[in-house]
Amino acid sequence: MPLKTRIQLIKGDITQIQADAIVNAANTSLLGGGGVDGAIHRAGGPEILANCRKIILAQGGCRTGEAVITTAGNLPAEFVIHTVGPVWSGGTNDEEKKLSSCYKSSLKLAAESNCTSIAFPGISTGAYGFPKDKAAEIAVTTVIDFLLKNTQPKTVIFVCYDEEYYCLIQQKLNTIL
Ligand code: AR6
Repeated sequence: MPLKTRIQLIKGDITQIQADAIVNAANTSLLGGGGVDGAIHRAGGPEILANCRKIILAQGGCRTGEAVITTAGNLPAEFVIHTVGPVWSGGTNDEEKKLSSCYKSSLKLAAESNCTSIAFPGISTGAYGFPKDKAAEIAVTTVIDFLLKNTQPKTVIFVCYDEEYYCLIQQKLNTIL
């Protein structure tokens, strides 16, 4: 399958996406929050938090750059992959490497869970303040690198909530593909 057909770009709300897995931009507590995290827990219902609590008991939350998987409750997706993006603090704290690690860990977990499709929001580009242009570059290059080396997941969907991030992802995809 050509690389170009394995990547989709959508403007909208990730809770509406019918992918095998959608990714949540969570925090280390895994207990929910605002932004896309709040939207996913609200739309998915209490099952997601109940699953997160089991993970908290087993391993005590999730570290920055890592990912965990739960079921998706009432969402059209089958799974939610919760990853914790870095808080932007000027770029000297390995933020770029940690953000790339979020994409890699999520893609790896999706492949291990037999997910054919996965949808990503702009991890760290909201409350965590990561510059959107840099974040879009990391998202696109990390995803393409993974897809070139792996056959699963087959499809990656970038779900952009705002016009600015949508245009940035589109621009990066056009340059590379
Ligand atoms: N669908 C897709 N994207 C969305 C949606 C949605 N429904 N809602 C917001 N976005 P943020 P972060 C976009 O703040 O920066 C939470 O409180 C939004 O436009 O959700 O990683 C967590 O609990 C932005 O581009 O995540 C953490 O404490 C992107 O999602 C903290 O925020 C990410 O914004 C994580 O901060």
